[in-house]
Amino acid sequence: MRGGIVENLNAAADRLKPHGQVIDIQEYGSGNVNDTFLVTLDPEGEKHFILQRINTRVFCQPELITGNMRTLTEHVRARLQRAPVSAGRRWEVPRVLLTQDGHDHWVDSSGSFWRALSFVDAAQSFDTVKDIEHGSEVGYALGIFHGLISDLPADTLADTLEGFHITPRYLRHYDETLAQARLGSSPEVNYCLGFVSERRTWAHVLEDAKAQGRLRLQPIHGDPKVNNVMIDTATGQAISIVDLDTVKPGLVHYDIGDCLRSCCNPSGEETAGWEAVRFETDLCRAILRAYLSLARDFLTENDYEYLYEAIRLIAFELGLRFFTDYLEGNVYFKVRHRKHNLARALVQFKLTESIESQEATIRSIIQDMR
Ligand code: GN1
Ligand code: MG
Repeated sequence: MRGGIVENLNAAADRLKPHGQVIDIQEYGSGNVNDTFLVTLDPEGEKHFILQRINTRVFCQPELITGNMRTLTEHVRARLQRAPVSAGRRWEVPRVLLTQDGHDHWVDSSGSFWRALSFVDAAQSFDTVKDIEHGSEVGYALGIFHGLISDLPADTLADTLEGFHITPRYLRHYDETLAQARLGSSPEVNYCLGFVSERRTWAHVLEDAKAQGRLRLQPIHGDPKVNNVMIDTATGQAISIVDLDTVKPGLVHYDIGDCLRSCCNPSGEETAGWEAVRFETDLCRAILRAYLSLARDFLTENDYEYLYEAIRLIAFELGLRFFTDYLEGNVYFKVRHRKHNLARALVQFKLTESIESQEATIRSIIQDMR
């Protein structure tokens, strides 16, 4: 564990613990932005909770995140009381825990912003999809999540991260960064430069559709990648989507695209073997079938029109974000080495290429489900 924050970490755990004594704190998960810890308590009630230090360079107004989470949790709790999720399925939403004096976060002496969440017990998540059944469960999970918030007005949620998933803005930032960057030439960098340049005009596709009124803002998760879907260890069913930091108004397409770019890449987004990355259409079919079995009720005809573009765009966009961060000197995503973000960009661009080469198949999968 990184030494610098250990002291504040213990203080934060103590401040935000719901009860009992803290007996262990471990780094948890593989988040690229915030620092996440699993805290074990001397059990009187719940045995664990999640403690997070929010990256305030990314989330400039972190108190808005906890606000959105509380709005979402209250809405979902009321919905579940009226009608439980289908067929007796367990469904959980992580709760924001309050300090003893009723605050939903704590700021330490160095200005770090800490908050605590309830832990989804007896469940696990995976960095890649194991098989078709697992993929279907992820699809169901996103369908359940979108269904539960489909009647939550988008304007009840704050914009916690301005510009998130607005591809043209990432492109602008890329151009500014490129103008400043001192580029060493390498085949990988040249591949990325060419890759972005060939897709510039198309990158506006979803934002144009939004501006034309063809797609509408709704509450979204923002980051429904495979390892944010919790799978019940006993039943294998999806029972929760965690990591609600990016819940805010957006297009459901961002979520669908993000879920599929994450799930249909069996090599995973951290692979070093980027040349072998492929988009698996069998997984895509299973995930969309499960998702649409629930989402059919709230998607419009126009929504279907843009599904293929969303799948292609969000993979491209994440590649662009990683590549820009590499050029900028790794200021946004956490990295383990200097070229980490370049390696991640290559994975997403290769995935985008694989999506493009299977356009007809993916479009026909979508068409068959309408
Ligand atoms: C970041 O921090 P984490 O791992 O939950 C990023 C997502 C990316 C994801 C790629 C706020 O999520 O947009 O899709 O990395 N979150 C933010 O793994 O930028
Ligand atoms: Mg996230």
